[in-house]
Amino acid sequence: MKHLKTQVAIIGAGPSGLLLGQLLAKQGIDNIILERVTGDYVLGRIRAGILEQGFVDLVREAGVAQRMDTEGHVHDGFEIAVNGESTRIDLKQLTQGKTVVCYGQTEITRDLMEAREQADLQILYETSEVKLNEVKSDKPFITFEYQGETYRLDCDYIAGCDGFHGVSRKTIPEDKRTEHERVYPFGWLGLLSDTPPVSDELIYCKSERGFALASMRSETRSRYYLQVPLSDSTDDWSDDKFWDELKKRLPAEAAERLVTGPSIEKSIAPLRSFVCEPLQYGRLFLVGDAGHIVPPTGAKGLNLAASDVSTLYKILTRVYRDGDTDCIDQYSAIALRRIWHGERFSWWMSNMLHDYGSTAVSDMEAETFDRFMDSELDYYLHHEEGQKVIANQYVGMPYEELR
Ligand code: FAS
Ligand code: PHB
Repeated sequence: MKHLKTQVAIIGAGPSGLLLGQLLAKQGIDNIILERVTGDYVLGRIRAGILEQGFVDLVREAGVAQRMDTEGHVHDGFEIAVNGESTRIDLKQLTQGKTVVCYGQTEITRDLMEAREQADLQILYETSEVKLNEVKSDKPFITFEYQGETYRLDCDYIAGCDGFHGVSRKTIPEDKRTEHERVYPFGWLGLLSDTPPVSDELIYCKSERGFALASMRSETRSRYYLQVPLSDSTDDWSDDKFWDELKKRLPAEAAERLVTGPSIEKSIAPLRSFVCEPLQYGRLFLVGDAGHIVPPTGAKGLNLAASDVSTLYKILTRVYRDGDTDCIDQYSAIALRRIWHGERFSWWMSNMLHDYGSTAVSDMEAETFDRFMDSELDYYLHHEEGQKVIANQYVGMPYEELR
């Protein structure tokens, strides 16, 4: 068995693990990242596109913001279209100046990977059999397989940044964790194309035929989504079928402007609301999707991962810089307060914008539920106080400081 030692062991090289590793390294806190797949595989996942200001500030603090600041686009607002009638949510005006940045998760991940490599910081790709040991002790360690050898990694703390299907959350005994879950009766079919976006800002569409979202990655690369039944697969959706359906769900003037082209990526993501409580167990901390999942309707997934990273980064900096270990117990409560705000907003936006068809929702028929949601959306879109609620949640609730 080969032995390694570090201060903070990070499991997962998604945005959570990479951003945390970069921030800790800037404070001189030694860390090693273990990743199950290759770097190219991680980069091949097409996911989020909207960054809250808190995330942007964190990437700048990590010293990895150069490309984001030049290629990312500041968005002052977005549209919500209901059966073709558009309402613009003026983020900047409604939140006294706050905005979001449109810059793909893939690009952020690429920037963080390159920064880690340039700093010669350790990241082991294609590890397997990762097992967390003695996380309740003050000397936890991880065992894993790498390049045909068995390793033991001794550390002070473990950051479980290994996503929803990772090993970290399951390390917390079932009787010590509570899992809250809502699985939605539909999925999102996403398509990426090298075509100019249909609009300068995002358009969230509610239509009789179901939800659609027009987003982007640059002036020449678009990202679109359609609500589809969970029984669908990408084989059911040719590019032509996708474009035809998107046109039927977009507002008419946007549909006329739509430039179609070959898909460079197509995938279906299930929608789920999920929270694990607590987010820490001994010296193990769950970060990002390892601890929580939101339907992407509120653009919160990646942004909640960032606020977890921010809180854990502040705690570990205090531990190693000031020798203050009392603050460790604050992580879960602080992270969960902001997570639940993101969960509620994402659940609420999903309920208002999707068509539940014949799927009964809680104790009422879907049609009745849809009518309630239509009325709720109508009120929020056509009253400034309602638009302010949407705007303040969309730009993101403030990050909470440690006590
Ligand atoms: P990630 O899942 O990104 O990364 C976890 C990493 O851990 C992975 O690289 C994985 O390979 C690795 N890992 C897992 N098990 C391991 C093990 N045992 N050992 C070592 N490594 C292990 N959010 C939005 O805001 N907008 C969106 O539109 C959006 N779309 C999404 C679409 C899909 C299909 C998915 C799954 C998520 C989407 N999200 C979206 C949410 C997404 O962006 C996440 O919030 C974000 O990836 C969270 O980052 P991480 O916490 O790093 O988790
Ligand atoms: C995206 O661009 O992928 C995106 C943007 C906003 C969302 C979801 C996805 O709410």
